[in-house]
Amino acid sequence: MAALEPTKVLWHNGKLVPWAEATVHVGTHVLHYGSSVFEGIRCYKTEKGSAVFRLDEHSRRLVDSAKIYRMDTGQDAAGIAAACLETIRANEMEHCYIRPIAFRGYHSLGVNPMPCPVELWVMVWKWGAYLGETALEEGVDVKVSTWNRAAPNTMPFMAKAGSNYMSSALIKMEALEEGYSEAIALTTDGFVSEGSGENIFVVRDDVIFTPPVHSSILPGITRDSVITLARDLGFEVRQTPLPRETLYIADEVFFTGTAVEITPVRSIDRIKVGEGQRGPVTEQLQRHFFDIVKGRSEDPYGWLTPVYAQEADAEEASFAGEASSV
Ligand code: PPE
Repeated sequence: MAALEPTKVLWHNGKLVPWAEATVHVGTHVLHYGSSVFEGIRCYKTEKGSAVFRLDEHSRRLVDSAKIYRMDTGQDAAGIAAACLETIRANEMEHCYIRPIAFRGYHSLGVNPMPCPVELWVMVWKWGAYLGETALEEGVDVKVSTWNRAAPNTMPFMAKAGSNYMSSALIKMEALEEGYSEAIALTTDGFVSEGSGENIFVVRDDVIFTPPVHSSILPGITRDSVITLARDLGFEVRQTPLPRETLYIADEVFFTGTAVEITPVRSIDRIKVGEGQRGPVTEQLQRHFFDIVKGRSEDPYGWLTPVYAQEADAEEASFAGEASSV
Protein backbone atom coordinates (compact mmCIF):
# COMPACT_ATOMS: atom_id res chain seq x y z
CA MET A 1 0.00 0.00 0.00
CA ALA A 2 1.36 3.42 -0.95
CA ALA A 3 2.64 5.68 1.84
CA LEU A 4 0.39 8.60 2.78
CA GLU A 5 1.09 11.73 0.81
CA PRO A 6 0.73 14.86 2.92
CA THR A 7 -2.05 17.29 2.02
CA LYS A 8 -2.18 20.90 3.21
CA VAL A 9 -4.54 20.73 6.17
CA LEU A 10 -6.78 18.60 8.36
CA TRP A 11 -9.98 19.73 10.05
CA HIS A 12 -9.83 19.57 13.86
CA ASN A 13 -12.77 20.50 16.10
CA GLY A 14 -13.73 23.31 13.73
CA LYS A 15 -10.28 24.63 12.76
CA LEU A 16 -7.95 23.82 9.87
CA VAL A 17 -4.56 22.52 11.04
CA PRO A 18 -1.45 22.06 8.84
CA TRP A 19 -0.63 18.42 8.07
CA ALA A 20 2.60 18.40 10.09
CA GLU A 21 0.84 19.75 13.21
CA ALA A 22 -1.89 17.10 13.20
CA THR A 23 -0.35 15.10 16.08
CA VAL A 24 -1.33 13.64 19.46
CA HIS A 25 0.52 12.74 22.70
CA VAL A 26 1.40 9.09 23.47
CA GLY A 27 -0.83 9.38 26.56
CA THR A 28 -3.89 9.86 24.36
CA HIS A 29 -6.64 7.44 25.42
CA VAL A 30 -7.32 6.05 21.93
CA LEU A 31 -3.75 4.76 21.53
CA HIS A 32 -4.09 2.55 24.60
CA TYR A 33 -7.71 1.40 24.40
CA GLY A 34 -8.78 1.79 20.77
CA SER A 35 -11.45 4.34 21.67
CA SER A 36 -12.26 5.73 18.23
CA VAL A 37 -15.05 5.70 15.68
CA PHE A 38 -14.53 6.71 12.09
CA GLU A 39 -15.83 6.79 8.53
CA GLY A 40 -14.44 6.17 5.06
CA ILE A 41 -16.03 8.13 2.23
CA ARG A 42 -15.10 8.66 -1.41
CA CYS A 43 -15.08 11.90 -3.33
CA TYR A 44 -15.18 11.17 -7.06
CA LYS A 45 -14.11 13.29 -9.98
CA THR A 46 -17.30 13.25 -12.02
CA GLU A 47 -18.07 14.72 -15.40
CA LYS A 48 -19.90 17.52 -13.57
CA GLY A 49 -17.13 18.27 -11.06
CA SER A 50 -16.04 16.69 -7.80
CA ALA A 51 -18.78 14.98 -5.79
CA VAL A 52 -18.96 12.99 -2.56
CA PHE A 53 -20.79 9.66 -2.61
CA ARG A 54 -23.53 9.30 0.02
CA LEU A 55 -22.08 11.92 2.34
CA ASP A 56 -25.24 12.21 4.45
CA GLU A 57 -25.44 8.46 5.10
CA HIS A 58 -21.76 8.24 6.08
CA SER A 59 -22.12 11.28 8.36
CA ARG A 60 -25.15 9.73 9.98
CA ARG A 61 -23.32 6.44 10.55
CA LEU A 62 -20.53 8.34 12.33
CA VAL A 63 -23.13 9.96 14.59
CA ASP A 64 -24.59 6.49 15.27
CA SER A 65 -21.16 4.97 15.99
CA ALA A 66 -20.34 7.82 18.39
CA LYS A 67 -23.70 7.41 20.15
CA ILE A 68 -23.12 3.68 20.73
CA TYR A 69 -19.81 4.58 22.43
CA ARG A 70 -21.30 7.53 24.39
CA MET A 71 -19.08 10.03 22.60
CA ASP A 72 -20.19 13.61 22.06
CA THR A 73 -18.35 14.88 18.99
CA GLY A 74 -19.99 18.30 19.18
CA GLN A 75 -21.34 17.85 15.65
CA ASP A 76 -24.52 16.44 14.20
CA ALA A 77 -24.58 14.72 10.80
CA ALA A 78 -24.93 18.03 8.96
CA GLY A 79 -21.91 19.43 10.82
CA ILE A 80 -19.81 16.36 9.96
CA ALA A 81 -20.83 16.58 6.30
CA ALA A 82 -19.91 20.28 6.23
CA ALA A 83 -16.52 19.53 7.82
CA CYS A 84 -15.81 16.90 5.14
CA LEU A 85 -16.64 19.33 2.34
CA GLU A 86 -14.54 22.09 3.97
CA THR A 87 -11.53 19.74 4.23
CA ILE A 88 -11.75 18.68 0.58
CA ARG A 89 -12.04 22.31 -0.56
CA ALA A 90 -9.19 23.51 1.70
CA ASN A 91 -6.94 20.88 0.10
CA GLU A 92 -8.27 21.56 -3.40
CA MET A 93 -8.78 17.84 -4.01
CA GLU A 94 -10.46 16.74 -7.24
CA HIS A 95 -10.98 13.22 -5.95
CA CYS A 96 -9.99 11.66 -2.64
CA TYR A 97 -10.83 9.34 0.24
CA ILE A 98 -12.26 11.14 3.27
CA ARG A 99 -11.65 9.92 6.82
CA PRO A 100 -13.57 11.66 9.61
CA ILE A 101 -12.47 10.21 12.95
CA ALA A 102 -13.61 10.87 16.51
CA PHE A 103 -11.53 9.61 19.41
CA ARG A 104 -10.96 9.93 23.14
CA GLY A 105 -8.09 12.34 23.63
CA TYR A 106 -5.52 13.25 26.28
CA HIS A 107 -6.55 13.53 29.91
CA SER A 108 -6.18 10.38 31.99
CA LEU A 109 -5.41 6.72 31.38
CA GLY A 110 -7.52 3.78 32.54
CA VAL A 111 -10.34 1.94 30.80
CA ASN A 112 -12.99 4.57 31.62
CA PRO A 113 -12.91 6.88 28.59
CA MET A 114 -15.44 9.38 29.94
CA PRO A 115 -12.99 11.95 31.42
CA CYS A 116 -11.07 12.17 28.12
CA PRO A 117 -12.12 14.91 25.69
CA VAL A 118 -13.51 13.77 22.34
CA GLU A 119 -11.55 15.04 19.37
CA LEU A 120 -13.05 15.13 15.90
CA TRP A 121 -10.73 15.26 12.90
CA VAL A 122 -11.19 14.99 9.15
CA MET A 123 -8.32 14.01 6.89
CA VAL A 124 -8.31 13.37 3.16
CA TRP A 125 -5.91 11.54 0.88
CA LYS A 126 -5.69 9.98 -2.52
CA TRP A 127 -6.59 6.29 -2.42
CA GLY A 128 -6.59 4.19 -5.58
CA ALA A 129 -7.52 0.56 -6.15
CA TYR A 130 -7.92 -1.17 -2.75
CA LEU A 131 -7.12 -4.76 -3.75
CA GLY A 132 -4.74 -4.02 -6.62
CA GLU A 133 -5.00 -2.44 -10.06
CA THR A 134 -6.54 -5.40 -11.88
CA ALA A 135 -9.01 -6.43 -9.15
CA LEU A 136 -12.09 -4.60 -10.50
CA GLU A 137 -11.95 -6.42 -13.82
CA GLU A 138 -10.20 -9.70 -13.11
CA GLY A 139 -11.37 -10.40 -9.57
CA VAL A 140 -9.43 -11.50 -6.49
CA ASP A 141 -8.38 -14.80 -4.91
CA VAL A 142 -9.52 -15.13 -1.30
CA LYS A 143 -9.78 -17.67 1.50
CA VAL A 144 -12.16 -18.29 4.36
CA SER A 145 -10.41 -16.97 7.45
CA THR A 146 -9.63 -19.12 10.47
CA TRP A 147 -10.65 -16.03 12.49
CA ASN A 148 -14.38 -15.51 13.10
CA ARG A 149 -16.05 -12.14 13.46
CA ALA A 150 -17.02 -11.36 17.05
CA ALA A 151 -20.40 -12.70 18.22
CA PRO A 152 -23.38 -10.37 18.73
CA ASN A 153 -23.23 -8.46 22.01
CA THR A 154 -19.45 -8.73 22.26
CA MET A 155 -18.24 -5.88 20.02
CA PRO A 156 -20.92 -3.76 18.30
CA PHE A 157 -20.21 -4.22 14.60
CA MET A 158 -22.92 -1.73 13.66
CA ALA A 159 -20.49 0.88 14.99
CA LYS A 160 -17.52 1.57 12.73
CA ALA A 161 -15.05 1.60 15.61
CA GLY A 162 -11.27 1.55 15.42
CA SER A 163 -11.14 -1.39 17.83
CA ASN A 164 -13.13 -3.59 15.39
CA TYR A 165 -10.20 -3.35 13.03
CA MET A 166 -7.91 -5.46 15.22
CA SER A 167 -10.24 -8.32 14.20
CA SER A 168 -9.99 -7.15 10.58
CA ALA A 169 -6.19 -6.95 10.81
CA LEU A 170 -5.94 -10.59 11.95
CA ILE A 171 -8.13 -11.66 9.03
CA LYS A 172 -6.16 -9.55 6.54
CA MET A 173 -2.66 -10.51 7.74
CA GLU A 174 -3.49 -14.23 7.59
CA ALA A 175 -4.80 -13.83 4.04
CA LEU A 176 -1.75 -11.91 2.82
CA GLU A 177 0.73 -14.25 4.55
CA GLU A 178 -0.87 -17.17 2.73
CA GLY A 179 -0.82 -15.48 -0.67
CA TYR A 180 -4.45 -14.33 -0.93
CA SER A 181 -5.66 -10.75 -1.47
CA GLU A 182 -8.31 -10.91 1.22
CA ALA A 183 -10.23 -13.31 3.45
CA ILE A 184 -13.88 -13.84 4.30
CA ALA A 185 -14.70 -14.27 7.98
CA LEU A 186 -17.54 -16.39 9.32
CA THR A 187 -19.77 -15.63 12.31
CA THR A 188 -19.16 -17.63 15.49
CA ASP A 189 -21.95 -20.01 14.41
CA GLY A 190 -20.35 -20.61 11.03
CA PHE A 191 -22.33 -18.39 8.65
CA VAL A 192 -20.71 -16.05 6.13
CA SER A 193 -20.09 -12.61 7.65
CA GLU A 194 -17.83 -10.25 5.66
CA GLY A 195 -14.28 -9.48 4.52
CA SER A 196 -11.78 -7.55 6.63
CA GLY A 197 -12.99 -4.29 5.06
CA GLU A 198 -15.83 -5.27 2.75
CA ASN A 199 -19.32 -6.70 2.67
CA ILE A 200 -19.96 -9.76 0.53
CA PHE A 201 -22.60 -10.81 -2.01
CA VAL A 202 -23.28 -14.21 -3.55
CA VAL A 203 -25.17 -14.76 -6.83
CA ARG A 204 -26.84 -18.03 -7.80
CA ASP A 205 -29.39 -18.49 -10.58
CA ASP A 206 -29.68 -14.69 -10.87
CA VAL A 207 -30.80 -14.31 -7.24
CA ILE A 208 -28.51 -12.09 -5.16
CA PHE A 209 -27.80 -13.02 -1.53
CA THR A 210 -26.00 -11.11 1.21
CA PRO A 211 -25.66 -11.76 4.95
CA PRO A 212 -28.10 -9.85 7.19
CA VAL A 213 -27.02 -7.19 9.68
CA HIS A 214 -27.13 -9.75 12.52
CA SER A 215 -24.33 -11.77 10.87
CA SER A 216 -21.75 -9.49 12.61
CA ILE A 217 -21.36 -7.20 9.60
CA LEU A 218 -20.85 -3.49 9.26
CA PRO A 219 -24.06 -2.32 7.54
CA GLY A 220 -22.19 -1.01 4.52
CA ILE A 221 -23.37 2.00 2.60
CA THR A 222 -22.07 0.47 -0.64
CA ARG A 223 -23.97 -2.69 0.32
CA ASP A 224 -27.14 -0.62 0.66
CA SER A 225 -26.44 1.08 -2.69
CA VAL A 226 -25.94 -2.26 -4.45
CA ILE A 227 -29.14 -3.70 -2.95
CA THR A 228 -31.03 -0.63 -4.24
CA LEU A 229 -29.44 -0.80 -7.70
CA ALA A 230 -29.98 -4.56 -8.01
CA ARG A 231 -33.65 -4.36 -7.05
CA ASP A 232 -34.22 -1.51 -9.50
CA LEU A 233 -32.57 -3.62 -12.20
CA GLY A 234 -35.15 -6.33 -11.47
CA PHE A 235 -33.05 -8.73 -9.38
CA GLU A 236 -34.37 -10.47 -6.31
CA VAL A 237 -32.09 -9.64 -3.35
CA ARG A 238 -32.25 -11.71 -0.16
CA GLN A 239 -30.59 -10.75 3.12
CA THR A 240 -30.30 -14.14 4.78
CA PRO A 241 -27.74 -16.15 6.80
CA LEU A 242 -25.44 -17.93 4.33
CA PRO A 243 -23.81 -21.30 5.13
CA ARG A 244 -20.10 -21.35 4.23
CA GLU A 245 -20.63 -23.77 1.35
CA THR A 246 -22.85 -21.30 -0.54
CA LEU A 247 -19.53 -19.56 -1.36
CA TYR A 248 -18.22 -22.64 -3.21
CA ILE A 249 -21.34 -23.29 -5.28
CA ALA A 250 -22.08 -19.68 -6.20
CA ASP A 251 -22.21 -18.49 -9.82
CA GLU A 252 -20.65 -15.19 -8.75
CA VAL A 253 -19.29 -13.62 -5.56
CA PHE A 254 -18.31 -9.99 -5.10
CA PHE A 255 -17.19 -7.59 -2.37
CA THR A 256 -18.63 -4.13 -1.78
CA GLY A 257 -17.20 -1.23 0.19
CA THR A 258 -16.18 2.38 -0.13
CA ALA A 259 -12.54 1.49 -0.72
CA VAL A 260 -13.09 -1.74 -2.70
CA GLU A 261 -16.17 -0.36 -4.57
CA ILE A 262 -17.58 -3.50 -6.31
CA THR A 263 -14.84 -6.10 -6.71
CA PRO A 264 -15.40 -9.63 -8.10
CA VAL A 265 -14.08 -12.67 -6.21
CA ARG A 266 -12.74 -15.28 -8.65
CA SER A 267 -11.69 -18.05 -6.26
CA ILE A 268 -12.29 -19.02 -2.64
CA ASP A 269 -9.97 -21.53 -0.93
CA ARG A 270 -8.56 -22.26 -4.43
CA ILE A 271 -12.03 -23.32 -5.63
CA LYS A 272 -13.09 -21.39 -8.74
CA VAL A 273 -16.13 -19.17 -8.32
CA GLY A 274 -18.31 -19.83 -11.39
CA GLU A 275 -16.07 -19.51 -14.44
CA GLY A 276 -13.22 -18.08 -12.34
CA GLN A 277 -13.69 -14.59 -13.69
CA ARG A 278 -16.00 -11.60 -13.29
CA GLY A 279 -19.58 -12.70 -13.90
CA PRO A 280 -22.32 -10.87 -15.80
CA VAL A 281 -24.37 -9.81 -12.76
CA THR A 282 -21.29 -8.32 -11.08
CA GLU A 283 -20.37 -6.56 -14.31
CA GLN A 284 -23.86 -5.12 -14.73
CA LEU A 285 -23.91 -3.80 -11.16
CA GLN A 286 -20.41 -2.33 -11.56
CA ARG A 287 -21.46 -0.57 -14.76
CA HIS A 288 -24.48 1.06 -13.13
CA PHE A 289 -22.54 1.94 -9.97
CA PHE A 290 -19.61 3.53 -11.80
CA ASP A 291 -21.90 5.36 -14.24
CA ILE A 292 -23.56 7.06 -11.26
CA VAL A 293 -20.46 7.80 -9.16
CA LYS A 294 -18.53 9.13 -12.16
CA GLY A 295 -21.44 11.28 -13.29
CA ARG A 296 -21.83 9.50 -16.63
CA SER A 297 -25.50 8.83 -15.97
CA GLU A 298 -28.22 10.52 -13.96
CA ASP A 299 -28.08 10.27 -10.17
CA PRO A 300 -31.69 9.17 -9.61
CA TYR A 301 -31.15 8.50 -5.90
CA GLY A 302 -29.48 11.83 -5.05
CA TRP A 303 -26.32 10.01 -3.92
CA LEU A 304 -23.80 12.65 -4.99
CA THR A 305 -23.04 15.90 -3.15
CA PRO A 306 -21.15 18.42 -5.30
CA VAL A 307 -18.04 19.77 -3.56
CA TYR A 308 -17.49 22.96 -5.46
CA ALA A 309 -21.17 23.80 -6.02
CA GLN A 310 -20.60 27.52 -6.42
CA GLU A 311 -18.21 26.74 -9.27
CA ALA A 312 -20.57 24.27 -10.91
CA ASP A 313 -20.63 26.10 -14.24
CA ALA A 314 -16.85 26.38 -14.48
CA GLU A 315 -16.40 22.76 -13.38
CA GLU A 316 -18.85 21.59 -15.99
CA ALA A 317 -16.91 23.39 -18.70
CA SER A 318 -13.50 22.10 -17.60
CA PHE A 319 -14.58 18.47 -17.16
CA ALA A 320 -16.81 18.30 -20.24
CA GLY A 321 -15.91 15.52 -22.60
CA GLU A 322 -13.42 13.88 -20.22
CA ALA A 323 -14.59 10.28 -20.22
CA SER A 324 -13.10 7.99 -17.58
CA SER A 325 -13.52 4.26 -17.54
CA VAL A 326 -14.06 1.71 -14.79
N1 PPE B 1 -17.30 -4.15 6.39
C1 PPE B 1 -16.15 -3.67 6.94
C2 PPE B 1 -15.52 -4.44 8.03
C3 PPE B 1 -15.62 -2.47 6.46
O1 PPE B 1 -14.50 -2.00 7.02
C4 PPE B 1 -16.24 -1.80 5.40
C5 PPE B 1 -15.67 -0.53 4.87
C6 PPE B 1 -17.43 -2.33 4.85
C7 PPE B 1 -17.93 -3.50 5.37
C8 PPE B 1 -18.19 -1.63 3.75
O2 PPE B 1 -18.81 -0.46 4.23
P1 PPE B 1 -19.09 0.81 3.29
O3 PPE B 1 -17.78 1.46 3.02
O4 PPE B 1 -20.02 1.63 4.09
O5 PPE B 1 -19.72 0.28 2.04
N2 PPE B 1 -14.26 -0.42 4.96
C9 PPE B 1 -13.66 0.86 4.81
C10 PPE B 1 -12.28 0.91 5.36
C11 PPE B 1 -11.24 0.12 4.68
C12 PPE B 1 -9.88 0.39 5.27
O6 PPE B 1 -8.94 -0.36 4.95
O7 PPE B 1 -9.72 1.38 6.02
C13 PPE B 1 -13.80 1.38 3.39
O8 PPE B 1 -14.11 0.61 2.47
O9 PPE B 1 -13.62 2.58 3.19
